[in-house]
Amino acid sequence: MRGFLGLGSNVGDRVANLNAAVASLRERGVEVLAMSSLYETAPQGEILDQPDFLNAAIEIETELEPEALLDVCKEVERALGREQGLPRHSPRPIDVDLLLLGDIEYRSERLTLPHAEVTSRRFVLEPLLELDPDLALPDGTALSNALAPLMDQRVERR
Ligand code: PH2
Ligand code: MG
Ligand code: MG
Repeated sequence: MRGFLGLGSNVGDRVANLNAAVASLRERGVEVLAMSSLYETAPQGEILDQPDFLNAAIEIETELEPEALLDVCKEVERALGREQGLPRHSPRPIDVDLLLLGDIEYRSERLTLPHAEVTSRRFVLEPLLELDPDLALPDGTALSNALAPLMDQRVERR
């Protein structure tokens, strides 16, 4: 199944952290088909007073079910030195978010698919549309339609 993950880092060597996440996903059997450009982005969400993020999206191929893929994402975060249990939206060396997985719509305590940030965060949407400008939600809504209202969020392609 084709899927998309969002990567983010705002602590340490951000470029190295993003590349290490890709390598670590591959080591765990997740096929990484493509990586977007890197984007310098202003912090969004509950903690705005923290360093800029470097964000990217990757396209993957996997047979893992959503919860198992989430487990792999969490393992990668731990392997790259991310502390667990910090307040939501704290600075982090690496964040690996499951954004889209085929046409799956799924909700559990740990995971919502598609990820809510796909249509509300420019730092997620812009790298996704770079990878596939025709990307759509499982209900068929074109993602390119979601970008216009988000343009006040600072995102610079590097
Ligand atoms: N991740 C967050 C909170 N805020 N802001 C930007 N620009 N990029 C992120 O990856 C990000 C964020 C929580 O995961
Ligand atoms: Mg995140
Ligand atoms: Mg996350």
